[in-house]
Amino acid sequence: MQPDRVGQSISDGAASFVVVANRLPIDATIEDDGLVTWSGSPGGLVSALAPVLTGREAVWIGWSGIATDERPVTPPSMMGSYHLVDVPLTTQMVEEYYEGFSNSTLWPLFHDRIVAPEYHRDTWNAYVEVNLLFAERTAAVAAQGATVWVHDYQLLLMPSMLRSLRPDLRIGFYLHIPFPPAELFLQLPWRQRIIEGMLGADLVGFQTPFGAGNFCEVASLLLDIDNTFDRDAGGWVDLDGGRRVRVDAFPISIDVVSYAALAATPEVQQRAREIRSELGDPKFLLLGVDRMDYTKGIDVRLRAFVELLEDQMLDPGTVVLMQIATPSREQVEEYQRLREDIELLVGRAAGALGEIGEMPLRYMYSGLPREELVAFYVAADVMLVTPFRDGMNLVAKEYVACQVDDNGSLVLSEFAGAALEFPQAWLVNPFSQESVKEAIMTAIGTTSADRRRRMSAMRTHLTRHDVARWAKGFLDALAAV
Ligand code: GDG
Repeated sequence: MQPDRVGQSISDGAASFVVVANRLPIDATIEDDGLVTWSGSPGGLVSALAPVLTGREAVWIGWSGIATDERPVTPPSMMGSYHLVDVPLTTQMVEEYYEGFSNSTLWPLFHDRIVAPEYHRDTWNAYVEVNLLFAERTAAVAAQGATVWVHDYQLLLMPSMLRSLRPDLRIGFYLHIPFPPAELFLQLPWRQRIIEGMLGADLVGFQTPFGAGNFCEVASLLLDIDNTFDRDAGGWVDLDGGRRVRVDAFPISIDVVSYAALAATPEVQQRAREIRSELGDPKFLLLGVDRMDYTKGIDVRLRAFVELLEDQMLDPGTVVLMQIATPSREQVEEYQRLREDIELLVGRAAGALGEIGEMPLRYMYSGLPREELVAFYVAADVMLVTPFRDGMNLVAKEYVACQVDDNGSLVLSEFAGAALEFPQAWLVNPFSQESVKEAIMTAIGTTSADRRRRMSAMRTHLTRHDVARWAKGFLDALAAV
C-alpha cells in the first residue's frame, strides 16, 4: 500500500483507534537531486494491523526515519484509509534514545546479555524525553475513550505517561522481544521506572508464557505483591488504588495465506528453479535469512556447516548453504563488529573449502524484495533458524507457510518463541555447534515421508494461527479488560 500525500491530517481528539510504534509504516528514499519520496514499508506488523486500522478513525503514530536536523521532511498524512502522525526526532535523540538506550541497553539485556548492555544516564534521559513526546502526540490525537495499542521496547515508559495525561483511554502494550528472567532484568538501573511504565497499560502482552511469567515475577518483586501468574490462564497485577493490569501471551504470526499464494505463483516457482541452478544445482540447498544481529546465531551456524565440510560429513560438490544477512543498526558498534566477524569467517571458508569451481558457502549482505525472498524459501531444502534468543522469529513461520508441497525441513532454535508452536521442527541448542551439526545431518538424511509429515503438521498449526488471529486475540482481550 502506498502512502497518500494529499490525504487529510487527523484533527486533535478525533482518533478512536491509535497504533503507536517507534517507526511509521513508511520508508523515505532520497533521490540524487535531494527529492524525498515515500513508499509503504511492507513489514509484518503493517499487514497484521491493516485490517484493524480500516473502517474507523484510525491513526498510526511513529517516527518517519529521518532526523529533523538531517533534512526537514513532511511525511505523508495518510496510508490507505488510516492516518499517519509523525513524531519528529533530532539526530541526537535518535542516537541516544534509539541507538543508545533501546538498542545498546534494552535489546542486549532482554536477549539474555548475549553482549553486555551499556548503562548511561544520558541515553536514559533521552529515552524518557522521547517516550514523553510519543505520549503527548498520542494524548493530543486520541478521542475520548479511544483504544491505544503501543508497540515494543522503544516505548516501555509510554503507557504510564499516556495514562497520566489521558486516564480515559484504553491502553494495550505488546512486547515483540523476549522479557528476561528476574535475575537479568533486575540489573537494570532504571528497573522500577520501566515496570511502572509498562503497568500504565490495561493489558500487557508478550510473545510467550515465559515472557509473561517473567514480567509478573519482576512486578511482584518490585511492587511487593503476590505473583498470580498461571501459564495457561495468564495473570493479573493488582496495583495500589484498585487498578488491575492483565498480563498474557499472544504469539505473533504472519499473513499465511498471502505467503502461500505468492509461493505457489508460476513466477516464484520458476525463480526458485533459477536460484537452484545459479547455485550450481546442489542436491541439498540450506538457507539462512536474518537481520545481521548478534542474537540470530549466524556465526555458530556457519561454523557448524564449515565443520561438517571439513569433517567430510557433507560433500562440497553437492551441498550449498546460502546465508542472506539484511543490513541492520549499522550505526551501532556491536553490529559493525559482528559484520566484520561474519565476513572474516565467510572469507576464510571460501579459501579453504571445496575444489575449484565449488562454493559451498554463499553469503549476501543485502535486503531482497519480498518475491525474491519467497523464491529462496521455495528453493531451500533445509531452513536454518538458530537464534540464541528470539521473541518469536517470523522467518521460521514464513518458510513453513511457503512449503506448499510440504517438501522442506526446518532446523529451529529451542530459544525462539516459534519453537513452542513447532515441536515437529528439528530443534537445536543454538549455542552448541554439535547440536546444529547433528540437526543439519538429520534433516538432510530423513525420509521423504517423515519430512512431509513434519512440515504438514507445522503448516496445519500455522494456518490456524495466523496474524489476523493474533491481532484479534489481543484486541478482544483489551476490550474485555
Ligand atoms: C522482532 C523480534 C519477532 C528479513 N530479511 C529480509 C526481509 N526480512 C523480514 C523477514 C521477517 C522480518 O524481516 C524479520 O522478522 P523476525 O521475526 O525474524 O526478526 P526481528 O526483525 O528481530 O523481529 C522477533 C518480530 O519482531 C515480530 O514480533 O518475531 O522475535 O526480534 O518478516 O521476512 N524481508 C525482505 N527482504 C529481506 O531481505 N523483504
